[in-house]
Amino acid sequence: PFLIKMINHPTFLAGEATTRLIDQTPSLFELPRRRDRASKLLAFLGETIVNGNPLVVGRPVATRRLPAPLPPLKKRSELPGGKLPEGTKDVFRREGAEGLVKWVQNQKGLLFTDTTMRDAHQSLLATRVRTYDMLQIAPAYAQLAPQLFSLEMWGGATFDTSMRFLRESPWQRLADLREQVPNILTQMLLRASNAVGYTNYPDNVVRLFVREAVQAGMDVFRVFDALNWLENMNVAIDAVLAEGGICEASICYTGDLQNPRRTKYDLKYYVELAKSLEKRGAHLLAIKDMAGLCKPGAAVELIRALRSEIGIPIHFHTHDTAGIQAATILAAAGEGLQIADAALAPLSGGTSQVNLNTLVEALRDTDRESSLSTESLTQLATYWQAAREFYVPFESSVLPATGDLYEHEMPGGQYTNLYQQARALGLADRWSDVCKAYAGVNRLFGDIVKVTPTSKAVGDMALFLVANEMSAEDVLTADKSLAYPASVIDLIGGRMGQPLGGFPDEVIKIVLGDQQPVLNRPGDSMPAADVAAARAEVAKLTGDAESDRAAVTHLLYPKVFEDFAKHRNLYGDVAPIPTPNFFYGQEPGEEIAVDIEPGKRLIVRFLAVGVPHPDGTRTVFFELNGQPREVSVLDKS
Ligand code: 3PY
Ligand code: ZN
Repeated sequence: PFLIKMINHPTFLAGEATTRLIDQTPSLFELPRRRDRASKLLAFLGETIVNGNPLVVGRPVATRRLPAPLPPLKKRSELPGGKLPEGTKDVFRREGAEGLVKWVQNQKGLLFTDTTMRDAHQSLLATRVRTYDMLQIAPAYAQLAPQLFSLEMWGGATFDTSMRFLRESPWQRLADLREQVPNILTQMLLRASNAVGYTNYPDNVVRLFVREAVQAGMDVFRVFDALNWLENMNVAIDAVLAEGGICEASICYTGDLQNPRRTKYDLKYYVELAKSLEKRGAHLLAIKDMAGLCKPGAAVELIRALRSEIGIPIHFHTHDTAGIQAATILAAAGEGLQIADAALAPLSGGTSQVNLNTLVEALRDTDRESSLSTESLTQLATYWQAAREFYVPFESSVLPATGDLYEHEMPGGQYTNLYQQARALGLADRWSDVCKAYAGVNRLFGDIVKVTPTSKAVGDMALFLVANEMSAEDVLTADKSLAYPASVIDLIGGRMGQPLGGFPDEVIKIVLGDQQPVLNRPGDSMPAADVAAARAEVAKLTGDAESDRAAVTHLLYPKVFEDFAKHRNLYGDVAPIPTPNFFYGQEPGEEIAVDIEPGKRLIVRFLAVGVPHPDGTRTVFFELNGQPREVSVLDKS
């Protein structure tokens, strides 16, 4: 095995192998101690069969085991010209970002981004949808829905969640989807200086992350700052432009343009922000209505003003928490909006995006008619309806919004999440108090933009208040020694940036005590991260060659990455395991196929579990490609 590993090593293949390769690559020698991939796979399945996957233990059980039905597709050779239909990625490849922008400007119909693989499951299924279920349907998107503007399938909470819970690599997800859908633009959500995390990172980490993302196949970067603080967006915007990505800079929508009693965020505020982003070089402007607050009339005002004041196309994002956001999208379409976000029917509605299937029908036979096909979208929806059944353990309670949505302004992605947190604290029945506290905290903090990570701080504070039987106003007269949540100290301490008008002085004094807030851009005073050290560190953790990709992942999420690497070392790549088996193992006699790499398929049949041995282990009996195999698993029950 050493020799095989040696001759497959990239340095050896590059013809540069010397004894230095052996000296510098200790992992070559680790092989005899490390299990081969098939053994790791069996170890994972055995562990799951005996002890269950901790991810689903104690949660409602998904009973679906049958694969979700896939639409019939043509072989490449049967497609006209032997090629996939042309999509936006082809336009981008051929004409660059500027050419793509012109192309968008020339479309008569409303274009759509499908958010099913990112925001929709982030909002409805706790971000738990696995790469496996995305890859099954990906080729169908390439053939059936090439008219989509983009596929939002990365960023936001998917980056850490994929490693933390699903034990799979976000980078592999991006690369694999890119390969399966070569004709449609990929899109991600980038939290500017917070990257894909919850706090500001050093500038060199943000730059390195963007470079790696472009190289792994990301096209459109939706860049937003959680306080709409332009100064904090520049590093990310410049990095996207420098690396050749498509820069979609965002303004986050909050408040209510039509409400004469809410004047802090008015039309002029949004138009000025948009103009600055255009000037900075953004290719597209996103209106990010993360809480679904933008009413139809407000959208008309906003899109009309922006269309006359800026030249770049506008992409509208909203959440259907209120149940009326289709009306807003249609009103915006009437004002010349170019692109809207929507999700396939089975993952739409509620805190997710508006229903793509029916929006397309609503526009049928109008001058903004989309070129997406009804029948194709139905086929994609049929798949997702079945695929959602795998994720029963992560279905959140249905929480219909009432009129107080416009009072608390909670983002769609946070709504169900905060409810779960409240429930875990025994505060489920106090949900309406939590919502009121959330609104009170917002007022206390000076009426700020609330979206990851500032929304998390406001939510943490709301739970803190309800748990302590306090109102937001009580904070102003509270005991100075109260230990506020770390996220609140971060926010009020300026480490997430500055809101319009700053935080109120009395709140700064109470929350920070003697500490001084950071008032300038946090990135200005953060030392650059030591990337070389991170590269060496991760190579040690993983036994793989040094890479910037692993290094930046570790710099963003050290603990998450370390746990993920440990899991990998023990069990290998678990992403290719079908979802029911990943969550629940196998049933006796069940046979599954696992493609551990292109062309390398393992057939695993689970036979039985033996009785416990005196040391508490059990033997799990399998057949691997027809040959008997056993693994020993400690029974933790
Ligand atoms: C995220 O940052 O993950 C969001 O979806 C914000 O809306
Ligand atoms: Zn969103």
